[in-house]
Amino acid sequence: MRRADPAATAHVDTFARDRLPPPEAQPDFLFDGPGLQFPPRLNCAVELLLRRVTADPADAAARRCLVGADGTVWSYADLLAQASRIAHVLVQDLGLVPGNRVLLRSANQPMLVACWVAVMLAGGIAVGTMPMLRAHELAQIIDKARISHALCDGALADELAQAGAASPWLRHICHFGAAAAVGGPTLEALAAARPAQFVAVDTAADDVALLAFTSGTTGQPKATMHNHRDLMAACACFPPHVLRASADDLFIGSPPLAFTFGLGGLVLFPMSVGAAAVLLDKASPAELLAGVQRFGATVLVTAPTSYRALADAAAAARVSVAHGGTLRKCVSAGEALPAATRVLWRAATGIELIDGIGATEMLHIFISADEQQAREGATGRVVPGYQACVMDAALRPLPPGQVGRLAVKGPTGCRYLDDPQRQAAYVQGGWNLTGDAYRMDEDGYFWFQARTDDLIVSAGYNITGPEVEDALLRHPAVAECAVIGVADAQRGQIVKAYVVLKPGQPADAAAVRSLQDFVKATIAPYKYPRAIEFRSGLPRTPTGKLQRFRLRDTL
Ligand code: 3UK
Repeated sequence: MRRADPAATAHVDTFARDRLPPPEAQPDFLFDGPGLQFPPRLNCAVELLLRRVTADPADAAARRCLVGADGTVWSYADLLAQASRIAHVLVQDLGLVPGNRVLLRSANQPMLVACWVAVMLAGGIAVGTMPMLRAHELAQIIDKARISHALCDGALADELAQAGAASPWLRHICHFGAAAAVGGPTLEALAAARPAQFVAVDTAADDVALLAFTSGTTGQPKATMHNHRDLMAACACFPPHVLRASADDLFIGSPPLAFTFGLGGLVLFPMSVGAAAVLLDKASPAELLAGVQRFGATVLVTAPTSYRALADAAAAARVSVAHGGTLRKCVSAGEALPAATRVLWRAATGIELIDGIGATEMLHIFISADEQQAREGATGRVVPGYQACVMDAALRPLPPGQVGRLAVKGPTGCRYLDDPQRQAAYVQGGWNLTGDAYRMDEDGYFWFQARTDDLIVSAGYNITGPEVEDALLRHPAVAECAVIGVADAQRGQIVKAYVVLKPGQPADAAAVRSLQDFVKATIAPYKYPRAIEFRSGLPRTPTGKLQRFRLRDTL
């Protein structure tokens, strides 16, 4: 049954604000760094887009902002015009009021960004969803965030229609792209009938702008809340201090815009410096490489596994500036970067990867190192604007060299929607606890060990999956691998490796021996995988993150 939610149709919808964690359950927020002083009223679409277009309309009309997979180019002025028209559609045709949640469902493409910016202009709250999600998962999101509106690529209409049909909250679905097949007026048609100027809603800096669902692996979905100030704060930390891209750069990458890694890396960060981004609807390693070459991309944003899969072809295609190509900066995040992959990419392209750890809860990257500062095997140092330390179980800071829980605070931080229990687990004593086990060295570099619940203890020895994975990845027959601890009567746990071999490599007992001997010769022998299982692939989330728990489940 469909009923109008009174909160959603009032003048302002306070659903999200009402479900923020109480102040005492929120982390400390730090605004003392450079570029982190924000006014009380702030709309990120004004800051990132409208201001640039108003300041220099001629430049904005000429300046490339977004490039589609088909080669379509939108200038900054084009994007603002299209987003403004869509904002009118949201308000006038679809009855959006500030604070309503708008679900966005599309592969990466310029139109998705126009929709996102439109939601910001109209004072709505954007809820990105991965194209791979099915009706069941979409229904959970719609329910949890009480979604009233959805803008959806017609090609992905079916699963959303199913989810929407079962929901009392979702009142409007409007389709774009391949929308004709779905029926009803298309978003493009409605937008074309509306003016290209829209008076942006005067939002408060702390009005919620984004609900980002964690790429989480188990249980009920968690929604993190980020406000307009958070989005601008993310642009003031990693990009100017570590990435240092310029207006001439052309970004390209794989993470979906529903993942804050993608939203920052492919939309917010390029826009904050007047650069452009190529948005590929499909971004497998082969498609990424083809995109870099076709469009002449200069900044690549993707995950460690993608760099590993790309390395040989990137070398052959001579994509980097040093080899006569265009690529000059490469960002890796989402998972730990094995030292082996850093070495491989450097050998293939001459480019030193910029590794960075971010989290949906933190919005974006808070520990990283630029090309000059990078150290093999380390994630990097705390990004200016943030503080980080390693703590023991009782939340006492540990001295350098000791492994403990990573704790971080800065201008962004964790606010779960309506989830006091998990809020209390992630935020303690004002610190955000990311769930990662780290070690800090004397120079302030942070070294990823494992997720805290993934530490392996075998016969009294502490072993981490990633160090064994790094060793295995150096073996010439290994394409991909994952290492976990499995229960063992004698040793408590043993190290078990799931290995995907390169094409043509025999998966036999000799291969097991060869891999085990190789690990013993590469790292301390007691860490070698006593069990090895060959697989044709590894279970991953839509964001490409390895799902270790699914390997455990299949034991
Ligand atoms: C892991 C890393 C080691 C780590 C993300 C950049 O991944 C992002 O967000 P998620 O919420 O996952 C967070 C968790 O992923 N992780 C991410 N990057 C690294 N571990 N080295 C890394 N470089 O366990 C972290 O707690 O999906 C990444 C920007 C925005 C993001 N949302």
